[in-house]
Amino acid sequence: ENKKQVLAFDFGGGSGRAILGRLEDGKIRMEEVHRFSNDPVMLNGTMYWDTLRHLFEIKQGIVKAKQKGGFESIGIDTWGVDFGLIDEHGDLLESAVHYRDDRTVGMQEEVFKAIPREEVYNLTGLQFENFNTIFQLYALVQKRPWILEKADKLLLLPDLFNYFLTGEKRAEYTMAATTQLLDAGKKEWSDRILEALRIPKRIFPEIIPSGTVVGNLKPDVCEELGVEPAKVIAITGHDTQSAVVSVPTQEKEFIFISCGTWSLFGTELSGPVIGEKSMACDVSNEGGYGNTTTLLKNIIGLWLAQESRRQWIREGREYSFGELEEMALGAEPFQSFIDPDAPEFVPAGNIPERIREFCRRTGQKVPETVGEIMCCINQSLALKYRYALEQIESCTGRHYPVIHMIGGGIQSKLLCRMAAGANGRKVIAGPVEATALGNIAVQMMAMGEIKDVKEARRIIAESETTYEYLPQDVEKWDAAYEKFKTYIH
Ligand code: LRH
Repeated sequence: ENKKQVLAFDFGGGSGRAILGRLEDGKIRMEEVHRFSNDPVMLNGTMYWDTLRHLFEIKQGIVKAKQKGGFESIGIDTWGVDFGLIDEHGDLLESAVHYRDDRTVGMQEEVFKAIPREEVYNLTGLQFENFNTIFQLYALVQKRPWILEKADKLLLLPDLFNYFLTGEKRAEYTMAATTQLLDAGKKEWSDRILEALRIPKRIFPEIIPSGTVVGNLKPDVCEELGVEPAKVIAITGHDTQSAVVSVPTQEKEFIFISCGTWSLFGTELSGPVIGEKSMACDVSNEGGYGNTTTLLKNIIGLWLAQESRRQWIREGREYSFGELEEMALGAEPFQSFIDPDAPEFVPAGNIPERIREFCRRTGQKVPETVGEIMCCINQSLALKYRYALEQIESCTGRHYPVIHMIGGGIQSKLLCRMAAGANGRKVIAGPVEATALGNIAVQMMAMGEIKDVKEARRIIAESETTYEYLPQDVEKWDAAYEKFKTYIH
């Protein structure tokens, strides 16, 4: 029997995948058909993404998916904030710049000279991060204005790929919501911010809700790849929001940590909570599927482990993530702590050395071995989760007894166990493939095969195994938390 299949592309900071999904016996079945590494490229001092390579890999995925039974629709998600610029002829002006590029250093201060910080927060409800699109664009206004003059449209990455495939230029809502240029209440581009920063309004496409069909694969793409004109659906293009769709719960109020390169700690609400408290906590009101708001904190996440691993490879020592976890287990816990979100940890480079420097500066025991560094990273992340939990609970006035951990990062049992201990809450871990499942589910909702998010979450809960971690060593974690808090800036 020929089951209906959908094709999900999930781009992450380190790699991307193409996954076929179908409904079978009330469960979502997935098959990975293509995987590729995603590597930043330095050129003349700028850190770029390889945008044309991304399109090449999408085409590879399409061809392989065709060989595995074909598909009715395509949905693409990526990390937030990054974009490509298209000129009036429809051509890409340059490869997308990586959000870790240093063009945004100092840009927050520059922006706040043109429009007060409080006003930006009150309009957008977003956590301030150097890499937000607002600061990337203001760097262009100040340093490379001619490129904005040449630009006809700005397309966030999933929208850019949708455009490459269909020729249609749209702005899907969840990605638009990561820019810090969106009026969170009106769900429209903020004229006030664009005018204050002299960013041309004409480059912003019409905003469409997640789950909108953007168009069909263009004839030239179909011909090149030998495929039928499948539908391209603007799913929840922001990976975090695709992941939120797949939290395996029927509860209305739940808390989750989406664990990948970043850790996104949050909860789903029916609308934004923007006020003094949320601004003091610097929490994001991010747009989610179906007009929901996810109130969340961006935490640096497993980037610290990924980038440390790359440093050790540069030094000639290659360890798998499994080996790194083993070594962390061998180290004495609760010895040294960092604030994982200290600004020096964001750029690529020698993370282990920066961690040692942080500990030296704060008068702590300096982690020397690989295991000590890994232990420090994991316990500091787990404690930063607790810090975020307290902030979110104070903003919503609710208590969440269970934490859902989802995404690739939960393959680290150590992190899940530490998260349960540090928070003193039960952790339910799963699904690992949260983002791909959410991407697939949103396509199926758009095609009418799944009724709504509630049904999607029930199906996903039935499709996937989850694991429970109960809090242990709670007194030790409580003591560690008191110490940890003194290192947060
Ligand atoms: C996670 C994520 C996060 C931030 C960051 C740039 O992958 O999308 O929500 O926006 O990437």
